[in-house]
Amino acid sequence: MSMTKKILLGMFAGIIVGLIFNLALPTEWFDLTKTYVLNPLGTIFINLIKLLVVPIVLVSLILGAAGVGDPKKLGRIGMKTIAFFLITTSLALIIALTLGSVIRPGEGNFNLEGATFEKKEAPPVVDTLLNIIPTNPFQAMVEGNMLQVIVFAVLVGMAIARLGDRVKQVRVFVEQANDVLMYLVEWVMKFAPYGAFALIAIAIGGQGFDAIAAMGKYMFAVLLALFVHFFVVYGVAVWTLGKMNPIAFIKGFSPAMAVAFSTSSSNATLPISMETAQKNLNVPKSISGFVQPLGATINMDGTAIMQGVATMFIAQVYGVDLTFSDLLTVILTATLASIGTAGVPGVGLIMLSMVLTSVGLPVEAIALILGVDRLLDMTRTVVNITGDAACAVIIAKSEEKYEKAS
Ligand code: DAS
Repeated sequence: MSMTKKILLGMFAGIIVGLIFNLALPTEWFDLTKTYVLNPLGTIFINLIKLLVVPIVLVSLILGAAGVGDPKKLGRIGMKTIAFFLITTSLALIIALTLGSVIRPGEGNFNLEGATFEKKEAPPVVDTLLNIIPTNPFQAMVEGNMLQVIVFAVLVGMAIARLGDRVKQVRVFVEQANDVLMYLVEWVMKFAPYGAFALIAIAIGGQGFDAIAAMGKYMFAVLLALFVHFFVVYGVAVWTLGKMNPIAFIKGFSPAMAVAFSTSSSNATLPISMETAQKNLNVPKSISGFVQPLGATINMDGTAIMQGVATMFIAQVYGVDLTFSDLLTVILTATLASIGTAGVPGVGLIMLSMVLTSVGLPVEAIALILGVDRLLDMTRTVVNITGDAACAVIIAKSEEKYEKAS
């Protein structure tokens, strides 16, 4: 049985067990099972993959930058990558705002008394962009500051490319380190079906179905926007620009999608996203190692979609008519907000408070969507990492003509 099938089996078992706990068993039983079985399984799995994130990003980006070699080519790939990210995130927001204003999920009676949401500031974008140059690369790795790790790795990779045979041993060491890390990813993946089972059972078992009923229209609007963006925007982009059959793309990338759905974390899924793109989608290491870590940090189309629909939903609940310029502000702040934060569970809500503030909407209204956010987080994280993989496939295709020419 393929790894994808094993993970999907684990997820399915998790859904069944979660539903049984939620609908048929006393809460105490769920709490006990969650404490002694599900949390340990889920935590072991998430920690095992998080363990590999920083070393894999560092090593693969050093190889990526060294493999790309000349700064001109690196600049070309970088510009194409950023352009793809900005265009797809803007499209995601346009889809979300359009569906939010057509479906109008915020119309109906929502009781807001006692609604509180502790506002956590997402780092201002300017500060984030200013401090992406690390003062201490080891501190950046310890803190998991992915943008700083990326910058350091690209600089080291470029130096290796420029120094050529003078640092041959260094390059061989980094290549062998990458092989060791990729082996560890495959080893951790053996644990994925059990980790997926536990994480899904926790998410479903702990989900209040009354919250889902009250927020049905909101969830439908978010899921529909995610679905449209996933199949239409990425499907057309991979097909026309990446010259790859969209179904083959989805099937090939499905192991990473399953892990993203289970963990709700782009960062934690990154080692598997990269291994899956390199092995199943034939994306060269040099491009996968550059595009996907960058994307996991600054490209979150799924999150942008949630923020677009949530902003429309909250405006409707409060009877606020957003003007066209308000909508442009939402597109700008949601796009910029996603640059500053890495892909970890729930980061979308932290950034949402920034977007709401930008158009004068009350942040405490986020309490309304909190109850169903975990299920939506799982789905939008899949869209987040799939956008990065689509970009890697398209960049790889666009670079082929330069490979042939050289
Ligand atoms: N869970 C985040 C991620 O890892 C997305 C979000 O919170 O919106 O991409």
